[in-house]
Amino acid sequence: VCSSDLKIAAALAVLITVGALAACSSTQPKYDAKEPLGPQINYTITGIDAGAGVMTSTDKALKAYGLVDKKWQLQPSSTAAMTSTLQKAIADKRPIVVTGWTPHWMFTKFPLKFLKDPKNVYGKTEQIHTIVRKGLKQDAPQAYQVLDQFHWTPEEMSSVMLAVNGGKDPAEAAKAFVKKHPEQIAQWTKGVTHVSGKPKLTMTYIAWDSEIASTNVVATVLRQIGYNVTIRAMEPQPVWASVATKAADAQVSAWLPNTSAKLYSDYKNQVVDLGVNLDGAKVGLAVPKYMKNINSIEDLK
Ligand code: PBE
Repeated sequence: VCSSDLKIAAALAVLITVGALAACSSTQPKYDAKEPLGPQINYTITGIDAGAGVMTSTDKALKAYGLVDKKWQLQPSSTAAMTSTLQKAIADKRPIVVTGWTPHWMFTKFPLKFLKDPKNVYGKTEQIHTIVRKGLKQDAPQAYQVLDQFHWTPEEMSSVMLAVNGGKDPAEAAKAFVKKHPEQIAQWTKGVTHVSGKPKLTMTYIAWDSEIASTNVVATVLRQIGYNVTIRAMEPQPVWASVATKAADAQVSAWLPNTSAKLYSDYKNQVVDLGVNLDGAKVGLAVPKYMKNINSIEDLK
């Protein structure tokens, strides 16, 4: 054969491969309610970053429901990768099981339902707590009081998260929220006076959508009363360690009693727990609503 024939053959081979791949991705099977779920998704739960409490809880759930023996596994990724996989699956009505939680825009944007958890591995509802460093009350009483009085609802947190998800800069989204809720901000700043000299304050947070929202909102209010606030994103364990070692002043991301339980028990004696800033959060496994006969974690078996 001459070389031009070879070139044509090679080009054809590429075309055929590309064609086959494209066909593959567009014909991935839809959810089949008549077949067991496990084989349809390779017994895989799509998770987020390995350091998240929802991952630890899901490992516990796999054991508690006897799913490990049935080949089920938890695939770590990131919130962004998980939500993008979820979006694509939903567009094609394919089966998928994800680690889910509210407040989060995934429950606003996608038709999702939590799976029932009869063994109560994830707990019923969760509260998010504000955690500050020891000595903050004496060193920065005005900031301490704002942090202590900070509280909002899942709907309010979601509104900031949705704005950020829609492309708004988190600091801008937080400013817009603060501007729109003067009565609420008045509650958080009740009895607080403006501070002079721009004292420095550091908040640490985990770059999850919920924590990006709450941290930016609190930082905005603290800046309005005169503090020079720095916010720094880090992994979960360093967030707790930073407040314990006083490298940071506060964090507003402790999901309790379940999701952050391990870190809470490791650090609770070295920090000050200012209590609940949001009630009615929830963590668990979630599936698209069109998976009609999958309603409980038991149904994964
Ligand atoms: N989350 C969101 C976190 C807490 C906030 C559920 C992803 C977790 O530790 O799992």
